[in-house]
Amino acid sequence: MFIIGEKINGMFKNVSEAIATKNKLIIQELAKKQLEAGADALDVNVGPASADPLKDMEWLITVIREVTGMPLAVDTTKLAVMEKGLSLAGPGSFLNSTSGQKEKLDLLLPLAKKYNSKVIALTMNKSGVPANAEARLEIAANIVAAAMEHGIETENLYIDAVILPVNVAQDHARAVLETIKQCKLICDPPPKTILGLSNVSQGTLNRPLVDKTFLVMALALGLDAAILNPLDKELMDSMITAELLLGKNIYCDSYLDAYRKK
Ligand code: THG
Repeated sequence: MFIIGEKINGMFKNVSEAIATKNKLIIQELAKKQLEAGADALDVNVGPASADPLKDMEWLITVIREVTGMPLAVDTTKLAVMEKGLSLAGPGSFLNSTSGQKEKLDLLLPLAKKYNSKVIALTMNKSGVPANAEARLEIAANIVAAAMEHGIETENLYIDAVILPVNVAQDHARAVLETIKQCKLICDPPPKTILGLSNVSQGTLNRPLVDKTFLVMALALGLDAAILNPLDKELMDSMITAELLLGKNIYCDSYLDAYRKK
């Protein structure tokens, strides 16, 4: 599975403080630690408290690029911040994210094309996230069609079925799993699928347990990528073990160590 580290997000207090005080060592440590723990890319989000999202995104990506050239997921809803972020992150990074409305797709997909970025697209529209899989899949199909029209290959398109906290939207978890499964039937080659995993456990008492259980279920249904906390070792071990049991790696007694040495 492709892992995008979630920790560089102004939603976390240590990150919003580091942004406010321009403490680049905190950000660079978070970047290095997540990559050492197995992240393939890093999510970058200035958070809701940012007074100047454009400048803060520019600063975050600049200081991250001093320590790594790995792909970044530019996580913002603001068009100007997205363009600045993608231009600094460079080719092979992720536009995170667009929703499924035509107006949004027509604004954002040309940016992904211009900067050679992969695209994360949420199965939501102006009414929000539909509760059932059928409506999510209908939005996903529209997104795939729009990507084709804009010359973006479906292998570079990541459909995010948007998992919500299980304590407020319990019926959504199954709908998300069903969407992940059926996304592969939309076209050939199919789009990839992704989740912002930690959403599922927000507000629950045992967050790590909820996260790792849902990740394993989603993996069994074909999930390709996740934005998650790679510093949670039990979560990473569950992922590696699930991939082993799904036949994605050949068994050896030390498979956990062998995976980490890859
Ligand atoms: N899909 C896509 N992008 C996303 C999401 C998604 N980006 C943001 C988010 N969802 C994924 N990242 C996080 C990061 C942190 C948390 C959840 C998801 C989180 N934060 C603590 C909280 O809210 O309780 C912050 C508090 C703290 O610990 O300091 O849980 O779904 N494409």
